[in-house]
Amino acid sequence: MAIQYAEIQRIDRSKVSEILDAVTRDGCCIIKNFTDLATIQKTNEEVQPYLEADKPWKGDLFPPETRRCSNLVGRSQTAREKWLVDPLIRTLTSHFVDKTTTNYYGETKHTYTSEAICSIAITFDIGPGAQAQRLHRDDKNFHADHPDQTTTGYQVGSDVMMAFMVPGVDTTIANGATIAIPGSHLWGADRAPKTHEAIPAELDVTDCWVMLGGLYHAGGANVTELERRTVHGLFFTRGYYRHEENVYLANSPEEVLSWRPEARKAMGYELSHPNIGFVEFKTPLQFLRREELGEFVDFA
Ligand SMILES: O=C(O)CCC(=O)C(=O)O
Ligand SMILES: [Fe+2]
Repeated sequence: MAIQYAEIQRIDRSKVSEILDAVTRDGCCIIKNFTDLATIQKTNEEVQPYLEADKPWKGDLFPPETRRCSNLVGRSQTAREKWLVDPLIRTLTSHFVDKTTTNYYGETKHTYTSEAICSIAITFDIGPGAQAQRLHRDDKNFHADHPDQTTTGYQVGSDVMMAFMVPGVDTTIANGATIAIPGSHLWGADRAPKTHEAIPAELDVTDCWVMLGGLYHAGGANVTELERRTVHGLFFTRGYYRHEENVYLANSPEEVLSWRPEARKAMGYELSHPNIGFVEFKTPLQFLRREELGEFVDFA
């Protein structure tokens, strides 16, 4: 019988093996003393202009009350210098996401490791009145396979991504703390998550929420009158989830815009469904054409 985990572990950042154990067992945990107040305040300030400039989402992916700052790593020097390269994050991504394989070149055995990279970094600022997201697995974007591991236990290496979410404010049930189903990273692809199975992961400022890509979770509803729920997220994937040849850097926007649409599509200048390859919440083509954010495809 599957074991039910009703609790989310809260573990100090110094207790690395306990954090690894909790994430293996539950698919998630809350890291205490992950960061400091000054770092949070600085990051909050750096993203503020972008949150203010953001427009309501037209579609199902985010409630219209949510504002986002995409490209957090490019836009916030503090998030980039403090969190992106935090040695604890690297320890966790190397354990859960790095991939090592061996193969032969002729009769010589080669072993390579592809190190995890940050695939998306974004601030979510959920405003009063926002409804909860639907429970989901973030690794849906990468078409990750999920065999049922509820009886075998978790095999490290089964996840292709993991996420770190650092709150800009204390998150509460009322203001839309992330909700999650501990243990759901073990579920097979056929099992549907039920809302009553999810519990809130309330975070204090300086905590960090960590979860595997296969964990069912969602942004909660914000039922407050005035509070905004700001969370900075860093999402890491396998390092080889990118083009082998980096044509995005090699060809100018003018050159790419002159190509036939079929050629652009074949080279990945359209989205892979769901969600992969957007830029500033536009398709690559909208971005290259400098189009305003319009009727964005709802790629939820
Ligand atoms: O805002 C949150 O708490 C979670 C957001 C999320 O899960 C997502 O957008 O994929
Ligand atoms: Fe998510």
